[in-house]
Amino acid sequence: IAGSFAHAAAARERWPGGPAQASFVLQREQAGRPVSETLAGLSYETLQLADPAFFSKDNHALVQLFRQLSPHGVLRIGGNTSDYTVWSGYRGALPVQHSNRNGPQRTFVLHPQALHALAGFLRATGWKLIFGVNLKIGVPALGLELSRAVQRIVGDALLAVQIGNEANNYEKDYAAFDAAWMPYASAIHAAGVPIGGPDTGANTDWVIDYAKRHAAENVFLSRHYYRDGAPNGSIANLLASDAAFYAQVEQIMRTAEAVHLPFRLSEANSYYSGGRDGVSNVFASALWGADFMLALAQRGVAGIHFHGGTLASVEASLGQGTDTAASTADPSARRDAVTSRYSAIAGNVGLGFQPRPLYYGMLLAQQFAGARMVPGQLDEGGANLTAYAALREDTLHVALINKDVSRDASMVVSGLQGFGAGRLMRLSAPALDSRRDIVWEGSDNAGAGCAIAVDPHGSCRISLPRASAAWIRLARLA
Ligand code: BDP
Repeated sequence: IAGSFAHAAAARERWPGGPAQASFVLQREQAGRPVSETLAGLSYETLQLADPAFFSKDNHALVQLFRQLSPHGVLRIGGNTSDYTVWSGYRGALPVQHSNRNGPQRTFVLHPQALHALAGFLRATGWKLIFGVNLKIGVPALGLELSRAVQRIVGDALLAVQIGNEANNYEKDYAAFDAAWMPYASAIHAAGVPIGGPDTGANTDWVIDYAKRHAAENVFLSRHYYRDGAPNGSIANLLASDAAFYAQVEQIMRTAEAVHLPFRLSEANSYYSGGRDGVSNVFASALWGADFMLALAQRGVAGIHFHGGTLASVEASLGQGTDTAASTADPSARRDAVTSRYSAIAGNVGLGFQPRPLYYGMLLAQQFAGARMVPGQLDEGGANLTAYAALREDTLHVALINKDVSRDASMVVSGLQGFGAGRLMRLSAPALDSRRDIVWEGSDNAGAGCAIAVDPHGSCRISLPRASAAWIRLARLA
């Protein structure tokens, strides 16, 4: 606490008039939504399976990074390359798929070996799988055979198959999509393989139409999200809140709740076309990612799958060639160079793996998984900051995210009656555009961070330097 006041004093010198005076009042008499255990998710291109050593139980570094992120995560395999994938076991005739701007140069033939390796990876991590099959090719029998193979090989780890990736890019409207989707869905459903969808790009109306027609055959609803397309984008753009999207999520959630289906953001990230260098892969993305996940958790979204993977797999999904020759001896820079800019994890089997800044933001938000959100009244005091709270058994969690590029804040959190001492942990970095040196004090989960105490009025004051986040964990008084 003494350290916090020293921080605040230093902040006053940098900002005339002192730090923004903010407050967050928990409204514990109101019940918030439960947060899914599977909040943190990842998404990869199907083409990532071209190297069966990538998603393999023997890829210990990647297994470890997944497990550390979540013991109950969901891996979504799909993207543009899923709509250019065929199954080696399929014996029927297949049309040649022509590449276009929105797709890879050539068809990828998936072999059982890659699915067996993936099954081992899922067992080793405890993660479940969402797997996308090729709708664009227009051969339902191929989709059925691949879905059956995935279910046979992966077993209970299969959460659902999705049919088509962003079909809004190639079907003229929802009715055309539905007509193409139906023969796949009825065959796959009849085979006893669970389905989720529609995995559309940014079409909220498609999700609602789909829910109305197909809720009974589905285990979840889904769509994608990107803030914008690269090379658009900037740190300031990313850190501003996307209120229009949250309004769409609320609209989807009304439908999802009415049909009793969870809603997942099956593919999401900051900027499409592989991400924006200097934005998607720097510390700003950690603050964005943590805030984005918690804002969506508060609205009831069951999982957010941040898209990523190797540069080769993502560039192929964009119909681009790839030049990954990194002329540096620094191993972490080389891992970065072979990875898509928005990926939460960098590296490949040859070079090893490391977390990107976004990964730390996901770790922070994932602390809320399995808890119940507690509503609160936030007064930002003029700064760009957000606050969230959640209750898990006898532990109260509060996350404070200062996304302001220039204003420090001093935040009074109140409504904490009945809770005593706890720990305060910070997420910070040297600068918003730092690619490395991210500090996450919650990493060892046991006694990290500094001690914090609630005063007799149920409040505490926390300094929140610009471009940083804090997470408080408080224990109920005996
Ligand atoms: C999405 C696609 C994915 C791409 C991504 C991007 O589903 O395959 O890699 O866009 O543009 O629409 O980065």
